[in-house]
Amino acid sequence: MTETLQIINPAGEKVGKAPRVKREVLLRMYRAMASVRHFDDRCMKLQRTGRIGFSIPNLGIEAVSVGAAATLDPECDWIAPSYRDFGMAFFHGISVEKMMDTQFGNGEDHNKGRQMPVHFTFLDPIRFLSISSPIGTHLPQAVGVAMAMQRKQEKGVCLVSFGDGGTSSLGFHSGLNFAGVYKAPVVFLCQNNQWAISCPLEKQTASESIAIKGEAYGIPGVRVDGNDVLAVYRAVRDAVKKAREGGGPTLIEAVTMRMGGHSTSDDPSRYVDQELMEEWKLKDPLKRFREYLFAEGLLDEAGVEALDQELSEQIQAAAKAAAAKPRPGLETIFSDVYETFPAHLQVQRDQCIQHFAGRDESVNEEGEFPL
Ligand SMILES: Cc1ncc(C[n+]2csc(CCOP(=O)(O)OP(=O)(O)O)c2C)c(N)n1
Ligand SMILES: [Mg+2]
Repeated sequence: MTETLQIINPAGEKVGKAPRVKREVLLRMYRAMASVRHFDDRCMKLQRTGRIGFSIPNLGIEAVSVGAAATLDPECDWIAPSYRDFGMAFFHGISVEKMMDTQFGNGEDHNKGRQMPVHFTFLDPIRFLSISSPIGTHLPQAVGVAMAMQRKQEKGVCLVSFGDGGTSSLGFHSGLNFAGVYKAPVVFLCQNNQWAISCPLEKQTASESIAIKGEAYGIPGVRVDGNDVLAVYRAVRDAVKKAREGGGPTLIEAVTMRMGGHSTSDDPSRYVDQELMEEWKLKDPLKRFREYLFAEGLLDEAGVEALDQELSEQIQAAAKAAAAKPRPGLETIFSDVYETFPAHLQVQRDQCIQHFAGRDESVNEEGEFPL
């Protein structure tokens, strides 16, 4: 069985060689992980009270997203995230306010309400490929991004993150195959959270690990403890360095556990063993990193409490503000497709806005989306 890299054990003790990371970056990583925890919790409540239509729990996988994203250079790198990667955005400075706008799909949402909640995309301060709902389709896209950078002789790397279920997709095969052949500067990060909705890992694959699948494509496979943010950081950092230097791709399997449902539409109590969940609660990634930072003298209880209070208030305020913002304008149905807007669509757009403005519907009549 492939070895599993671990640096901080579940008790928060250092058991491996820690990567050299500046104090401020470690604290930024902790803040991003704590932001995910609070944001996730708020989104579940917003969905349960009917304020937003949908969310995807990130509980338990905070270390994978943040540890991986922290290795990238916003100046030149790309991220092709999974829908369970709030942490990648938060680490790179996307505000909870911006992310809340996406959850609500309001007029200030970067996606203009065109994507489902959770399916964020941003270009600044780091480039995020828009999240694809169809499983596995973003792997070849990410390889394409990486190959384009390679051809232009840019030094960027693309990090692509996907689930254990994603490894059964055609995109996994074509993505890894192309990347292996062309030595594309891409890092494949599999969040092995043991479930693909209600399909357990043992029904997903008969391979001894996901990391070993890289061998078939001539790509080295690495396995890390996905609840150990420093282990993830170290493995991804090494893979990014190698890709940047022309050494080709790496497949990293981060072993973790989905601690919530698949989405807000799922009821995991119907198929997940509760005893197993209790065991995994003891491996919590946030608590583990906190204990490590305490031991290193970089954080204390008071600091944690103050941060929790700050994030909780900030995220509640962001939700309130996002709910109060106007919805995307009706004209956004027609925008952003053509560089030169065709005359026939101009007519249709004007008629559409006029039509809804003249109807007695419970919408703001200033060209808002009539839902
Ligand atoms: C091609 C395709 N088939 C099925 C689905 C329905 N679906 C959405 S999420 C999901 C499970 C994916 O599991 P995994 O890749 O392990 O990611 P996780 O949700 O565990 O993070 C499935 C089957 C889909 N979105 N796309
Ligand atoms: Mg999964």
